[in-house]
Amino acid sequence: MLEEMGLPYEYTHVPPHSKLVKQYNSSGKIPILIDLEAVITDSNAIMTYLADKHSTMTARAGSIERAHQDAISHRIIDEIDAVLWAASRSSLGLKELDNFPNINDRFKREYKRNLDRLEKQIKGPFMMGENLSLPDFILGHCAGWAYVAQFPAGNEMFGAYVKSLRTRPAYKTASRLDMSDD
Ligand SMILES: N[C@@H](CCC(=O)N[C@@H](CS)C(=O)NCC(=O)O)C(=O)O
Repeated sequence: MLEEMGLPYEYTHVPPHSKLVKQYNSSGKIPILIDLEAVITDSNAIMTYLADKHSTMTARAGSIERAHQDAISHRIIDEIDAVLWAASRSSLGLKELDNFPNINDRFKREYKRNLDRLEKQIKGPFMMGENLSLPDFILGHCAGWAYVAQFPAGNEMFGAYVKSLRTRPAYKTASRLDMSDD
């Protein structure tokens, strides 16, 4: 998002639960934004803060449009992000789940059902209409994650939507950041 906004930033790749991460976030989770002296955790809190602070890529806080945008963001978090995460935790070695392949299939079916319904909500060209906004960042990120996890790809229109997000110059620049654990 910072890249898309054209704001200066310094990126540091630090693995979850490392000493440095725990210094800023007791849960050990990333990402973390340090803005001047403030430490902000959770990707959605970070993006909301940035969008509100710079009055871009979001409807105005307190508007009806913002309530609709927030509803879609939370739906993506509940129905897409959370399902992917629940399925991925065990494959990432973060949590043991019994009978994983069977459970993974169930998550895939639930993901597909949720995505089928969500696809119909994309106003086009972006989720909320003419302008790129916060829900597009969440959904575009999840779609890449779904691809890696071999989750259902969605319909043709969704494929074109995701491609339009992931071929944006800012996305390409951000994806070249060094994310290796060394
Ligand atoms: N809701 C949080 C989730 C953050 C999260 O789970 N991050 C992963 C890395 S992408 C992590 O740090 N996982 C470590 C763990 O779950 O213990 C957000 O959106 O920032």
